[in-house]
Amino acid sequence: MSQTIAAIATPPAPSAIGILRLSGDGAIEAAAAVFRPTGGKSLAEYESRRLVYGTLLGPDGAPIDQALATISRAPRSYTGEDTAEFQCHGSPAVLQLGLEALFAQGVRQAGPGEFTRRAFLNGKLDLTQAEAVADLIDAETPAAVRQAAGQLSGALGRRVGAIYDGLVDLMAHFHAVLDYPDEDIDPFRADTIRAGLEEARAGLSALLATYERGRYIAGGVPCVLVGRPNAGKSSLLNALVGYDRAIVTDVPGTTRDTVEARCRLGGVVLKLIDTAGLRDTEDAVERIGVARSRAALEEARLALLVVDGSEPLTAEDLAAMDEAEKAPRVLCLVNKSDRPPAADVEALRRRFPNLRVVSAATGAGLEELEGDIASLFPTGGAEAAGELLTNARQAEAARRALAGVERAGESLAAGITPDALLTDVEEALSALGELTGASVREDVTARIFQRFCVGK
Ligand SMILES: Nc1nc2c(ncn2[C@@H]2O[C@H](COP(=O)(O)OP(=O)(O)OP(=O)(O)O)[C@@H](O)[C@H]2O)c(=O)[nH]1
Ligand SMILES: [Mg+2]
Repeated sequence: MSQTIAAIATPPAPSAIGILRLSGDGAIEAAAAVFRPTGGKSLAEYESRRLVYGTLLGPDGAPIDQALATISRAPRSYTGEDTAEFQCHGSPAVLQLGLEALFAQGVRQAGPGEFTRRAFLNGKLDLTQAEAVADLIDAETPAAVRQAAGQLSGALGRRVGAIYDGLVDLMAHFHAVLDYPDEDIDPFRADTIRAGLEEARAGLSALLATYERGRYIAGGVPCVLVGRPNAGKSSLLNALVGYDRAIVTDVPGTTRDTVEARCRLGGVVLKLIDTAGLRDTEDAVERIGVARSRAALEEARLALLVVDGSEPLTAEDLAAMDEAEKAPRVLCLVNKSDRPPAADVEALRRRFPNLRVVSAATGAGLEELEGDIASLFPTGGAEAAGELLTNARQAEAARRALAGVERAGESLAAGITPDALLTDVEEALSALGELTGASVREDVTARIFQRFCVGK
């Protein structure tokens, strides 16, 4: 028995169409109670996935909309349960009344992600696919869409599944040898196991190597603007996002708190963080700001080092350079190119070869930044979209799996008996099982009987 849940699936704003959806054992019955098809018969009598035109009724039974309804019977639905969906006119009031009418039928409000959670629990999606649903909804770039769509179609799950299956084969063989010594089974061979472990190790290393790219494709690039006060960091942030997000003045020390904004550049989303100009200061507020700037740098994947090109370099510029270099990548922007140059650009270029001369005031040089970002954070690559690790949960599980496989390989090389390896391989399997949401024990047992016919 599953409780029937309902939710408004579209944003709470007037729009052309608004969607109400339901899932659970009583979904079709509840939907039929609040909808009168123009054809006369009950919605519950219609076949699955048929679009039915009719009148949606409010909590008091009065018509509230002319709408389209569709039902999908279990198990052929998104959640794997009986489901129903109404396409109404997109008035938040209509949708709210429709929802209340459903509540009057004993349906309850769905929690966040509950439809997808049910889909996962009913085996419609693995965990990576469930995560892809959220990633797809949040996708802001074509590359993010391609990655999420590929993952939703199961690409990452299949890639992990192939490694998992290889290890399960090894395990099944171990178990068969250990648990059923009397059966006529090939004794394990160390070189077969070594090869199996090596294959898994290589597969997991390659998978982990995708994380760097997968992460910025799906989640964007944390990017900090660093530089001495008045270099033009806030002006550049505003120029990049296209509106006056941060306060700009000619007073050094204008920005104190960190200011965040997003912009799309070179095929990725830059999560820009404007910071207080780095300098030693007596001002208590500004000091906190400088500390926050340093903290932001630790999280950053890219530092945009901003230098005022219209003035000679100062000690504060040099200090900012050292700070910027703490980020994994640095792009130096020599700002204020609309003014007569005074900074030693050639000296700068020796330290930051991929330097760009720009002007936040005129926009000069900013278009070229697009290409710089694209080459620092390429979105294409050898891996097919959808096969990359994109979040910390996945990467952590993959790292644990790799560690288990590596330990097993070391034990084997050290001549430890095969059953001692089992624990390590099992740990790798359970980590991979967590990644995709599969269960380990059942799979292992199933394989033993399926492949070795031991139990007959
Ligand atoms: N001519 C010219 N002036 C600029 C340019 N960019 C910024 N400025 C000016 O430089 C001054 C400082 O700019 P901000 O953007 O506030 O500098 P900041 O680096 O954020 O400074 P703090 O917040 O104090 O660390 C302002 O007067 C801006 O108008 C530019 O490209 N050309
Ligand atoms: Mg500023």
